[in-house]
Amino acid sequence: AHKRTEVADAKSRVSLAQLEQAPLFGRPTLSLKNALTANGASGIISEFKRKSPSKGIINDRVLPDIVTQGYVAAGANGLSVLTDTDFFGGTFEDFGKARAANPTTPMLRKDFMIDEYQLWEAKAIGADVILLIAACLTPDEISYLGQKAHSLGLEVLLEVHDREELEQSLCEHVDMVGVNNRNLKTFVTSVETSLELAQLIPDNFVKISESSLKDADTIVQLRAAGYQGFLIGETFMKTEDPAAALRG
Ligand code: IGP
Repeated sequence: AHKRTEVADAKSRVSLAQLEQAPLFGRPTLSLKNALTANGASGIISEFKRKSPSKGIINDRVLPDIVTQGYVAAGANGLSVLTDTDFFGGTFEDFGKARAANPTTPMLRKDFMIDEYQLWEAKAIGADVILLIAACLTPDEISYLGQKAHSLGLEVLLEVHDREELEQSLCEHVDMVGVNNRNLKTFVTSVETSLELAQLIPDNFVKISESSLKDADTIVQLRAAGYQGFLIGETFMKTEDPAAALRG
């Protein structure tokens, strides 16, 4: 759990009781797991991402409500919106606009979750799913945060990028396993990562392949390997009209 203090200090904090007063806090959450496994689901989770450490500015001209609404109209089953500001230029405002524009679509708060305060924040901004990144957390932290997330009605996506992380981190408080094709340390991407880890993920977890997905052939290949979710950011975001890019 590196970067704990920097991240924790980055945003001002109110009490958990105050977060519980937020208008969206008591909102019933939507299940991404159900959306991805429904008959005929596309499995596409499209991401609103302004910039990234690996690519710099990807797109700072489009609006979160317009883009995400377009994604959903084009067939996305879920949305991911970055709320990390330092590395990805995301904000709660972006998330809130996307939430308001898409009241019936499951939404992932994309951020580096390291403590339970952020789970309360996620609930307060209207998120349905949170991300726990194995590379940033100990197995005990994953289990603890996963359990807390469930107690709030949030679903849990565990992100791994190798076999060791998968074997150490998987626990009962996880709903979906996301295999990140991008190595967070080197930024090198390879879909082989998803293909290699697929058989190692038990079938009670919905499998999601994350990052560097660019074409339909790859999705077909991943689906055959057992994936039901496909998290796609850059391929859409780098275009003038991300939703049109998904409509293809
Ligand atoms: C999307 P891409 O290559 O399609 O833009 O990737 C998503 O997988 C990526 O943004 C991501 C990410 C993360 C971002 C995966 N895991 C953790 C921030 C934090």
